[in-house]
Amino acid sequence: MDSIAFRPQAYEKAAFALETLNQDVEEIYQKKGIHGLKEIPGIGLTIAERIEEYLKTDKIKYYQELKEKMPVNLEELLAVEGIGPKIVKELYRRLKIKNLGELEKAAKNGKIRSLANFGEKTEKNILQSIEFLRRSRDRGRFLLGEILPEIEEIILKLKELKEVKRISLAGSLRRRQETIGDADILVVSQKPQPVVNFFVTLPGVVKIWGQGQTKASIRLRRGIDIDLRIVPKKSYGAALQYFTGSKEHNIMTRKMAMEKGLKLNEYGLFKGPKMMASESEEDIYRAIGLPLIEPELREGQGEVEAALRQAQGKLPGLPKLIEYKDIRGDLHCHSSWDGGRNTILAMAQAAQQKGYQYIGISDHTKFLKIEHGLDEKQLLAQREEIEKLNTRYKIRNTRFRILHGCEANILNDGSIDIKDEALAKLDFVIAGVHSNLKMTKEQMTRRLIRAMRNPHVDIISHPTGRLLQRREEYQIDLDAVLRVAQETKTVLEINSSPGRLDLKDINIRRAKSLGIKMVINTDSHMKEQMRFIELGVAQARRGWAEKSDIINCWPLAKLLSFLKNHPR
Ligand code: DGT
Ligand code: CA
Ligand code: CA
Repeated sequence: MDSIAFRPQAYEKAAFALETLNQDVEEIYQKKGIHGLKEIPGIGLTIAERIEEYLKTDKIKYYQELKEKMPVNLEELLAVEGIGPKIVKELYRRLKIKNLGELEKAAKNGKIRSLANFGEKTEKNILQSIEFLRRSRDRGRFLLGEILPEIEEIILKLKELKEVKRISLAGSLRRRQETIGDADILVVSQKPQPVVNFFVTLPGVVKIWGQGQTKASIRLRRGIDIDLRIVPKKSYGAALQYFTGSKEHNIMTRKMAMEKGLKLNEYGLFKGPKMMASESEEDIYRAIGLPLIEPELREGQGEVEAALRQAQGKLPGLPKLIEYKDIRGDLHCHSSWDGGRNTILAMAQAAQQKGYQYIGISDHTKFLKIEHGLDEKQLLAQREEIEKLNTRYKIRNTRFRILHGCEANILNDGSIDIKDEALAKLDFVIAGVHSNLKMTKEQMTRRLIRAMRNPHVDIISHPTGRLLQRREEYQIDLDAVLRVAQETKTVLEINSSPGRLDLKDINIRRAKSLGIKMVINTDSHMKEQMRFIELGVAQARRGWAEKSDIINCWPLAKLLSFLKNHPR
């Protein structure tokens, strides 16, 4: 029997395998044929054959047949917050809705509310989501987390060319902005032509916007454009400084140069015709009287002023930013207990492989039934498993530790869905809002504040609830929330998930200025997602955070003592 129910999962698994692959599928196929495809974990014969068909003919017959039966623009409709595959099917069956435009029209004409299971409220939410989607689509931007691995892979390939002496990301990618308009790459080479030729023929290039002696611009299959610029060694620093931006930052640095009677452009820093500095960014900044400013800070948000104060021996200067290697553990990881893909042990091993000293298992709790949330009894049973694993680490004299937490739900009135006695037995408690996101500002603020005042709650997960390009932050008086976080010493999460990055940079900066501690977590539902930590660190750096602001940069003993003594 053909079990339809398992098919979507097989395709999802295959899609994930392809996304996380660090090689182009086309290359694998060219080298090893269909066997090469089958060797990719998560890809079986049927899917391998379909990939082959696609690479050969640019089409998949099976897909086209399905498409004929249901000619809907799935990608477009699924991007609408609150709409899943089942709803898409229902909307097509009942109202023949095929795309975003038709969905919008039906919602505006009050057609949606007439369907069973859809009320007026759903209809209103759909319209709101569509409007939000339109606004972010118009900007045509991509999520940092979607783009970064792909571009880093291209950088690795370019690096292999003997003509490439140095290479760097530039633009918003180097500044690790949460969304990216296009990718910018800067190369040092004496022989630019072979580099340009290689670049425009990379696998995955679908369009060449332009190619010249020292620059080229292409589009990749996914839709993102890349600008490549090639410069001689002596102007690398000036070019990197210029093309890293941001425009706002560059306006400030050019002004600093002008005040010293100098001129700064992409070729160098000049006094009349004489070049004063150009080879490294340090040289450029030094010559205009500043210490080097990290790329993540270059947004024209006071970083030049802080650098200037530092140069003059005044306070406050630039922050000593948290670094990628400073993370010692991840406190928001889901296990197979709540439907996550991997066991506690597998998650712990992945954390060890990342060089962490600890991992915090924090599964969903009972209110979230669709996420298989754990109740008090299951939490106790989970504790036993974690204790057993920890005993094994101790016997083997391993310093690694698994901490037991949970991600409990903050209910409408701000109470927590797990009894205090059960929370008290955990090493730490994360609480988050996962339901009723559309409360009034007063209600939502009160809800969060009450949760923070619960003596057992240590951390608030994804505090503002935003989903990049999908959903705004919920209505909340963040100032009031921050004040209570400061008073109760509640830790706020910087969620590293590519679509969340919540808290975001400016809010991290606000929290830091009040002395609020934060934690950078991945919210991993499978071990591969633990790599997202770098996105959270990037956001923290953009928020001027230092090592001391982030509790999972601390050694285990300090972390445990903080959690235990948490004066609440
Ligand atoms: P994006 O691509 O929208 O995510 O943002 P960026 O910052 O990567 O912008 P992009 O790709 O247009 O340009 C890369 C950098 O080049 C930018 O950050 C600063 C520099 N740049 C580009 N155009 C100008 C300009 O007209 N004036 C100045 N001062 N700098 C520019
Ligand atoms: Ca760019
Ligand atoms: Ca660009």
